[in-house]
Amino acid sequence: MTVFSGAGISAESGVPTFRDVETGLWAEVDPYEISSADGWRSHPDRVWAWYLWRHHMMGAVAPNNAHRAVAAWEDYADVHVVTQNVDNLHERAGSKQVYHVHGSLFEFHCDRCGAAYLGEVPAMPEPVESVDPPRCVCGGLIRPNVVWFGEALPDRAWQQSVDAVINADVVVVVGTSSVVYPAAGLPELAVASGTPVIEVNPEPTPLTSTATVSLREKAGAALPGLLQRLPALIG
Ligand code: BJW
Ligand code: ZN
Repeated sequence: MTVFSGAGISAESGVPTFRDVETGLWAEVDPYEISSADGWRSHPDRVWAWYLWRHHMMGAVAPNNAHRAVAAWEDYADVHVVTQNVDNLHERAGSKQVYHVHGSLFEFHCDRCGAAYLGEVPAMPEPVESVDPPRCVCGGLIRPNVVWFGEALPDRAWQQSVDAVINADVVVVVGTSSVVYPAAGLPELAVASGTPVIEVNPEPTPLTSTATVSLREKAGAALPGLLQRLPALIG
């Protein structure tokens, strides 16, 4: 089984999604500015402040029933998790084979020499708009190990993800708006090769019309019983 997850799987843990209009983080900020390579180049202090806040917020939340269900499926199947999320909640729930196509917000590196940053992550007692990022010994700026708009996805995680989708007997797509590419192309690969694709999302997405089944349910409600429902859903 391959699970392809997006921000919606973590919503019930209290992590805001990106594009949900009322609660989404980007209701307040422009995603293309704050989450892009160009945004980092033009105002790293604002981008760093935003990611520092999200780093601490994500460290303070816990996996929910959906993450736990996916981890529990390993007792019955060879489960691969391809996630766009940077919150590490799949690992914290116990999933073993997790591929981070958009990186992790628990790792940092220098934007000039690429060295991993092993120093302390500054505290952030309350959200502020601007914080200067730490500097590397080479003078470069320390940035989160995430993939911004305009940047390539990590080669190894991408290849592992493509393999996981191509070799799956079933792909479960949960909590993603399916609009950010190339990640959104992964379920399309499964559809193209005739692999059953089950979408779990309270809202329709561009994937809905081509998915084998689309469940209009929240992840925390749908995933714990999904394995038992599989025969009825996909035969
Ligand atoms: C629930 C729920 C519940 C709520 N249960 N569900 C035109 C066409 C195609 C591509 C492009 C294009 N123009 C530009 C591009 C490329 C661009 C792109 O895709 N843009 C489109 C938006 C137009 N892509 C890129 O730039 C990528 N790189 C690239 O293409 O590189 C090329 C290159 C090659 C070689 C050299 C250089 C360059 C990179 C994309 C990186 C995306 N990064 C982000 C930020 C990561 C760090 C961070 O976390 O801050 O990734 S953006 C953001 O979107 C984040 C997410 O992972 C990603 C996807 O969002 P997701 O997870 O789907 O969240 P939402 O909020 O959108 O949806 C949540 C869903 O959950 C909703 O559907 C809800 O209904 C649902 N939900 N509660 C279940 N309880
Ligand atoms: Zn450096």
